[in-house]
Amino acid sequence: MRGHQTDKLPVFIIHPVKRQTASPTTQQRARTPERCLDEACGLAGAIDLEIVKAQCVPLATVRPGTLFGKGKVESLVEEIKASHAQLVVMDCALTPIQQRNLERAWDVKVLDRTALILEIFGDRARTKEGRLQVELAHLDYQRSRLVRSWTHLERQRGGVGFLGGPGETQIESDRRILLQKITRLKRQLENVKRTRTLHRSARRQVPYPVIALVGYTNAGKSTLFNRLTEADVHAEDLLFATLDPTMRRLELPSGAQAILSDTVGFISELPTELVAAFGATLEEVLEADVIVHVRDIADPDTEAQERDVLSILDQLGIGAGEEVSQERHMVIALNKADQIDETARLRWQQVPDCHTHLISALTGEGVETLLSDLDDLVSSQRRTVSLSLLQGETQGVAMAWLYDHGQVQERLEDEDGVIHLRIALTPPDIGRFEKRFGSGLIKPPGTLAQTG
Ligand SMILES: Nc1nc2c(ncn2[C@@H]2O[C@H](COP(=O)(O)OP(=O)(O)O)[C@@H](O)[C@H]2O)c(=O)[nH]1
Ligand SMILES: [Mg+2]
Repeated sequence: MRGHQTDKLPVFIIHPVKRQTASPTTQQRARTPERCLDEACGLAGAIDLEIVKAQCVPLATVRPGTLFGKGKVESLVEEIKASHAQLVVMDCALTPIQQRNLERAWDVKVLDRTALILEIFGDRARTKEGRLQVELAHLDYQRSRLVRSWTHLERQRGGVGFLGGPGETQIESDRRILLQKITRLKRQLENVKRTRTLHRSARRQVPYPVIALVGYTNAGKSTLFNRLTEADVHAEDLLFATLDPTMRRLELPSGAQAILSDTVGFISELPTELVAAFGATLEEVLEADVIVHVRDIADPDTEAQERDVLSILDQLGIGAGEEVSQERHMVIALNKADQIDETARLRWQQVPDCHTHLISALTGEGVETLLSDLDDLVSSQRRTVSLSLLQGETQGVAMAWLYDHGQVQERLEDEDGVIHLRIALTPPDIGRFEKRFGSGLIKPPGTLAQTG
């Protein structure tokens, strides 16, 4: 749940660093512990958590009970207390037993990586399908943990039958209830999916083009989002106040209006059981007119990340080869240009595509060029909208203006002299029209109002 800025929960993030066990045959990605920690911080920042401390902690051998050894657990108590954190995020997988023991030892709530990601997805999923998808992933997570503690108990008891009592029955019935819930959810999900296309068109509530930022966690999406929208004086508009905080109005240089949408980042080594739920958080991307792929080119892993992003977009059906009803554009923002050296800069600048921009969301370099590219892409496409013009002195002028600038598809005049139009206009013209004749006139295309 999104609280007030001041309500942020203080969190302590720990990335346990295991000793390298990589075999030479497996081509593992060289991700340094610091990068992993950065990513975990990026994830925590995606929901209302205030990071009070974040550190890598060496992990010599994994203890089944507490993950870390006794000494480490104890020395961390002091650090956690001093930081006033109310939550510890362990950037790894924890067994239920480890989680419970650490919570006891540290006297704070402990989440593991999967649970943190589930929190974020739950926070971001907007549609019914998205929420069901995330709930399903959550139940699956719970179930796997129940099963694990069950086998653990079984092993502990060494197969002695007479101890079989409330413990086992409880777990058995918990399991059954979970399974029932999962089956029910899956059925609901199927139903929702069947009517998905319907929902999607109904979601086009706003007559503006949508620009979605995608990319890995920490690529700089939110920084770019803020930079692009910070100067916007319309941010408090009623229409946008009702939208999600991850969507904001963006006024482009030509005067065209667009909606900029920030998304949950791609996550490296996303637990496989969360892939479907992740897709659910990307729904707005399916609706986007322009997708801006934000890449962190200062990350040594940037190429592999790019491949991941493109392949997931493909799986979502918004890859390059997809047939889409409306033309969709892909713009690439090569971010963190301030962090690369001259040689790398020269190399990146040779990318021939005119929709690829070397930028720094932090310093603002290249952002203007990016904006005008977005402007061109968005402005060249006419959008069908509907509007009604009341009888009065401006009606004639407005009509003349509209016939001049747009393509009228349908016209209807009711007995009160109100003229209802369905018309295709470019976004800059929508902006101009609203400035001149009043805002709130332009509506999403629907059936033309029949007054009675
Ligand atoms: N040096 C540099 N750092 C950046 C730039 N853009 C973002 N960052 C930093 O990268 C980190 C992640 O940025 P954020 O916008 O939260 O990434 P997101 O996870 O994609 O939303 C933050 O510490 C930003 O300050 C940039 O252009 N240059
Ligand atoms: Mg972000």
